[in-house]
Amino acid sequence: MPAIQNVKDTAEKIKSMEIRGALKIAVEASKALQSVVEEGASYDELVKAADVLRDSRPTAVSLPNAINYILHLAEESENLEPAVAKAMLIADVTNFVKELETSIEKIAEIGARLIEEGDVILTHCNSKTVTAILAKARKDGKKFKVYACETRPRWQGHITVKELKEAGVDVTLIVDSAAYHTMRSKCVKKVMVGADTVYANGDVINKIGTSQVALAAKNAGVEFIVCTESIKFSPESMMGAVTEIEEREANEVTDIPGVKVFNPAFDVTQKELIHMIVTEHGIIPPEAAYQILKDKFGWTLD
Ligand code: RUB
Repeated sequence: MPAIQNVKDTAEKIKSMEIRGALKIAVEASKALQSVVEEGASYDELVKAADVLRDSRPTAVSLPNAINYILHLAEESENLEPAVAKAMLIADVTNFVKELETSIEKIAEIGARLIEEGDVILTHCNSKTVTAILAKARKDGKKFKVYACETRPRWQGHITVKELKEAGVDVTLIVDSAAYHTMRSKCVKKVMVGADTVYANGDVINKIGTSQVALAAKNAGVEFIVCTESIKFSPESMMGAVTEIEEREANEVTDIPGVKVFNPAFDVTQKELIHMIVTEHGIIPPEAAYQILKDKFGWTLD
């Protein structure tokens, strides 16, 4: 298949959520651009391919971060002899994709140390980062219980319960509105969720309902932990940019004809509700998000 067709297919799959979850979106978009590079495309053709992918899902900052990084690599190699530039770019992009994919293993290693024997954990939506942490803790021999919110309207919680069951984790599905009651009646100790975007000030965007779970956790005295790769930290947020919250079709919520529906896909959880963020670079307080952007990516406000 020609690489540009592969790019269009990938953008379509991201839009329709066949490819979903912030990390997966970044990995698959990067792989699609890798195929464009491998085909020997010019810089301008690569930019055009990047534009096809860019708007496929507005809220996950991992997508523009990955695209911009690959374009930056391409710019750096532009003045080299074409064959050398191509070989260098292929190697750099391959390496980048590998780094993205291995960041989740590093987080799993770090995050699993937080899980204690007998723990009771609640999660919302389906985060590959969170399920990797829980699967690793189970593999390390720890016994604990997980409650997973079903996550209306797209039921990503069903994916979570399947993945955790396969990993041998004791997991129970709950309806979203049972989150607070479950925290109190089942002695939940920790909430663990993923992220789509982390702002420089430490606020976190994740699946709709996450902020309600965080508010409930604060009231119930439960630790609220965000688990996320640094590719999801938003450099634009340092300059005050606000991420667009994706609104999806009414038919995801109801098929009653003529009913007005508001269907936002994500929400913002304020840093005051977050105890820590587990990243591949270690565990940080939300206030240190700016430091990650500065130290790891070199983005500063000066
Ligand atoms: C998925 C979602 C996930 C984050 C983190 O939303 O909000 O919690 O993307 O996932 P959707 P991961 O199903 O709409 O993509 O840790 O896998 O990147």
